[in-house]
Amino acid sequence: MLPEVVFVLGAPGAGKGTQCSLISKEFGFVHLSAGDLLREERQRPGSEYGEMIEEKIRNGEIVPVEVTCSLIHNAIQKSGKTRFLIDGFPRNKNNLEGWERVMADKTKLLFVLFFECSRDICTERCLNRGAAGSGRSDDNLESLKKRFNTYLNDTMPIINHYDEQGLVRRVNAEVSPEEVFNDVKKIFKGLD
Ligand code: UP5
Ligand code: MG
Repeated sequence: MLPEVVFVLGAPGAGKGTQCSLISKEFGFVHLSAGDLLREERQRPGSEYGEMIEEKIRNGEIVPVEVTCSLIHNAIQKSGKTRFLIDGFPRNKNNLEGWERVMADKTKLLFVLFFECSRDICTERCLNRGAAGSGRSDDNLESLKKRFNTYLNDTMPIINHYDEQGLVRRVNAEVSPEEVFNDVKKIFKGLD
């Protein structure tokens, strides 16, 4: 059977990671955050991409798909599991095309989970996380402005592309994590 994937999208700070951990606990999906995979690769001794990744992340720009997609592909293969949440990917046309070229016929896309949250709320969440010591080099106002521009210009068209195919499941992400998860559960319970 082909591995099944759910793409999880939404603005920076919308709560993708938080909800993916909850989904993974309750429904047994493996959580693969593209951002976390890139941050790990950035730290890996001997990585030829470390500096490029750091610069892109700080500037809220998107890393070329060859790098991200191979990290995701490796993580899927290494896990030996069958169901995956791919958190924060695909974020632009390059990501989408790269995925379609290499992974689309090796996986089955179930749907796209889209967390809707206003810019103000998202910015506040990321700034609070930075102030609490996240250590993320992009949890500052300057990077957040860039992350948001990239999200609006590059990622929203990808969400719209999947929406036209009827694949988008929207969730209001402006309420508490528990309330968001209640809505998320309804979507995942309908699966098997
Ligand atoms: N929080 C969460 N839910 C809450 C709720 N309901 N109510 C109140 N607070 C809530 O949450 C963010 C913060 O808000 C946390 O402190 C949380 O406790 C609180 P989180 O769950 O982390 O939200 P998330 O949407 O995952 O936010 P994140 O900052 O991770 O989103 P981004 O999409 O910006 O970050 P990501 O790691 O995916 O990408 C970072 C960068 O990597 C990108 O900008 C890009 O440069 C690069 N990247 C690529 O190049 N390619 C990729 O494919 C992926 C990333
Ligand atoms: Mg995240």
